[in-house]
Amino acid sequence: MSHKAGFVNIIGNPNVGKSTLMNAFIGEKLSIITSKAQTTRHRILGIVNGDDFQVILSDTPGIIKPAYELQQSMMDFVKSAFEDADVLIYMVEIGEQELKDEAFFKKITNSKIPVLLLLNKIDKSDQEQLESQVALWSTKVPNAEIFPISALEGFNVKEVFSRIIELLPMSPAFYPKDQLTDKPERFFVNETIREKILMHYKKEIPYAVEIDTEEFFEEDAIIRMRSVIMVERETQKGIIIGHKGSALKRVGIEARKDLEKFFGKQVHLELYVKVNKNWRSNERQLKRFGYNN
Ligand SMILES: Nc1nc2c(ncn2[C@@H]2O[C@H](COP(=O)(O)OP(=O)(O)OP(=O)(O)O)[C@@H](O)[C@H]2O)c(=O)[nH]1
Ligand SMILES: [Mg+2]
Repeated sequence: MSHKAGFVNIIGNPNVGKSTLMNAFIGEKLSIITSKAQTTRHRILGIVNGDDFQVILSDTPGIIKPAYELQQSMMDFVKSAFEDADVLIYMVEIGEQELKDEAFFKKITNSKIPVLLLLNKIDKSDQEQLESQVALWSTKVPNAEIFPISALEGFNVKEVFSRIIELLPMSPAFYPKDQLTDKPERFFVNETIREKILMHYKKEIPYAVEIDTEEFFEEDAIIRMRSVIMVERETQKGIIIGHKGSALKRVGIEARKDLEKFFGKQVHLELYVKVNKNWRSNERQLKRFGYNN
């Protein structure tokens, strides 16, 4: 037996590029990516299969100090990523100085398992800044191997992947070799819609939104989907819909295009908006949406 397999969990501050890296490894857009912090809310598995290996990557939410139940649950996903990792990827971006959470940082520096510290977005830096950042992080996290990378441009991504394979334990596969993720199809519908909302609405709106895909019905030539956009207050509902429905229409058109690419099939997407008062602080609602508190 010379098969390797294991869990490689990606953690770090918000917006550093964790999801971009995960997608680069997978070669598919599994995780949504935006320029806003707290884009990822769940722990999402992305599985890379080879003849003699299976790398099970976990994308996780960026580390923050939780202010409400939803964020608490997001940080529980991060915690769980420490528990089963065979290799820990700690991602920082160029210019970053510290992790906002002391306790998580201690877990990284005291880690018994291998830590790869990926210094991301080096396409935005020069040689001098890069050298000083590598020096900074090698004193801060002496137990880590440091790789400067650009997840966006694919720089050093292959090299990191080869190192991961070297570090993985001998083990049979954990998942069927044709499986790409642990999440159901509806999850990707929800996330695609949420990405468009993060892109097109300002301030608090995206953070007050959750998506629930009520119907996903695949026919020979088309997939029919119906999704609810949930907001916390009546005023937010109006903003989501926009003047004569124009804002909501744009979300629908853009999401449908991405979903057609993702599923490789024609998509019919029906969207509507509903108020679900304070869902972000309601444990029962959170459970319903897959935040297992
Ligand atoms: N210049 C540059 N930008 C990058 C790179 N990697 C990611 N980005 C950008 O950084 C932003 C955040 O990327 P994400 O992958 O969503 O970051 P994340 O760490 O998953 O963010 P959260 O899920 O909110 O914690 C996006 O605008 C990306 O395009 C990189 O290597 N270079
Ligand atoms: Mg993310």
